Amino acid sequence: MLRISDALVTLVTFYCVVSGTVGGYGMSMFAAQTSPPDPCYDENGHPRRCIPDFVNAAFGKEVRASSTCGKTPSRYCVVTEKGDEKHRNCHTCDASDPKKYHPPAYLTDLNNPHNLTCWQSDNYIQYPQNVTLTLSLGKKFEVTYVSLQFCSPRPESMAIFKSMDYGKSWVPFQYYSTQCRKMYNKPSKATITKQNEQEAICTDSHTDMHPLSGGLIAFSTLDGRPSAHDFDNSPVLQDWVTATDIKVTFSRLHTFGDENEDDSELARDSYFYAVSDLQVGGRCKCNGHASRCVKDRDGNLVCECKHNTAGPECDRCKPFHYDRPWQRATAREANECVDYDAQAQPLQENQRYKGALSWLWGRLCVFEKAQTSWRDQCWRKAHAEALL
Ligand SMILES: [Ca+2]
Repeated sequence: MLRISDALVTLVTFYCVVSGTVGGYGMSMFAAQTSPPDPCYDENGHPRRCIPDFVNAAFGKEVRASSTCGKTPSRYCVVTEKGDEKHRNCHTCDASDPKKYHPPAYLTDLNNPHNLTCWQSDNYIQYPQNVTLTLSLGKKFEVTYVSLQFCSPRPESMAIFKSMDYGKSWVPFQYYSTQCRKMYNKPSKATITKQNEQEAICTDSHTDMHPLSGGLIAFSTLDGRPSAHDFDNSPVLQDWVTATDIKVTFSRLHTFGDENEDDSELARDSYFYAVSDLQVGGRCKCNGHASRCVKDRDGNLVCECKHNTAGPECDRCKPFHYDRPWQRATAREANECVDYDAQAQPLQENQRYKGALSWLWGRLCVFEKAQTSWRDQCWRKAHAEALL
């Protein structure tokens, strides 16, 4: 008992010192007056659902391309059409010349319609070979759409995949092909019902070779899925839109109908994939318990969890807040995790000490400015104290 009391005194002293020195910063009267209202609580301080802003999660992120032109300078030719006539204007792709390079970074840079920057593959990587673009979002996002704007003609066949485990496994999101059955063994027009809401479909729309430049492919994750209007109550669709990584596979090039009659190098140099903008529209996934995502000490993107929740996606209750099982917040109910309440439980004296001690450790551990590694250590200590 003596040991617990001593620890308690030490802890209280430490907590006061920490609060007084570092914790006081940002908690002054003036800071409190000027800070914007927290979207996770209403004007009366009651918890309510909050969600991070809608963003293009791909913006500025690194994309890995399985093929990029210019490692050795190479010719490529852009086809334009005037009536029935085809013209080919040839250029050089060269990684050593910034003016002639088309790196993957151009997929996710600022998209200026007046000065398009395009990533471009090597020439004529044709089926059964393919070209892939892989993008890591850094954490779980709820993805609303994936879009690609092309500098080349759109592919004849392509697929969009997602991963929920940082690229360990992939599941198809959507297929595009003029020949769905042959390429992907899928019917070209399938209907999504409540029974198969997590199924990728294949469509032959957006696969036309025209326009020869500037064509768009936009996949909306919830479009045509019956439970979309009741997303709050559909764990199946909540799971369906969740992704940590996105992969696009270009499976088959459109050729200009001249592969049979014209196998010249000039023709072959006209076939490649080029994309000016890859977007992944969505929200950082926080299960309704955070209004923004921030970088932690290690540079990882994490939710800034409220409502007594914790974890990268606010996907569990904070230690000592297990009075009610964790739940995702809905429009109607914030489903806040509930604090340990010593008053509410008839406890033995010893248990009361343990409760008070763990409560204090809990308070100490949620100290907002604390470093991640220190905080983890703190929680371990807090658990150990509670189990005395
Ligand atoms: Ca670009």
